[in-house]
Amino acid sequence: MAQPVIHGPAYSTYTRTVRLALEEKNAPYKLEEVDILKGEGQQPAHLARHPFGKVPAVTVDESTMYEVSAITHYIDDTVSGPKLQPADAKARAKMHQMIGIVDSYGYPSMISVVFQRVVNPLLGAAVLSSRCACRRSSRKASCAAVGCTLFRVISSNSD
Ligand SMILES: N[C@@H](CCC(=O)N[C@@H](CS)C(=O)NCC(=O)O)C(=O)O
Repeated sequence: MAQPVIHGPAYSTYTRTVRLALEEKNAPYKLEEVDILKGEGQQPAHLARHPFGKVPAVTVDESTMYEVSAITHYIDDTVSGPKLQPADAKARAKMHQMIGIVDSYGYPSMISVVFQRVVNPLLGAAVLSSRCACRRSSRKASCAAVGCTLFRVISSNSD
């Protein structure tokens, strides 16, 4: 695989997921900042890479990819180094389940709290505490589900 270019901000959790996959493989990459807090995700240059204006997008082997799960699977399939996914089918299903929980329920329910409690105060923007009350049950269920699965994985791997 040619050296990938990650288009996204260093502070993004999803950008970090791609970086972690490449770091685990000890593979070099370039990070090209796209600052979503400055609206750069919605600029034509980035929309050409990612039609939904999210980060990250990755340019590799003359094509551009988006959606972190697709990108990290591609990295695991094409870059030598330690395998990032379990070989066992049931463990693999659990891995996909956890990715799905974070993507569908965890991140969407937590990001509003991160913005109200962390990002907006840093930017000097208004803090709307009412937004923190939204999706509380989804946040709790996501933490419980991921925590419970992780606990089982760690317990079954320890002696
Ligand atoms: N499903 C996407 C989610 C990516 C995502 O939500 N990224 C956030 C940053 S961590 C983003 O781009 N937020 C900007 C926005 O929603 O406008 C993926 O897996 O790549």
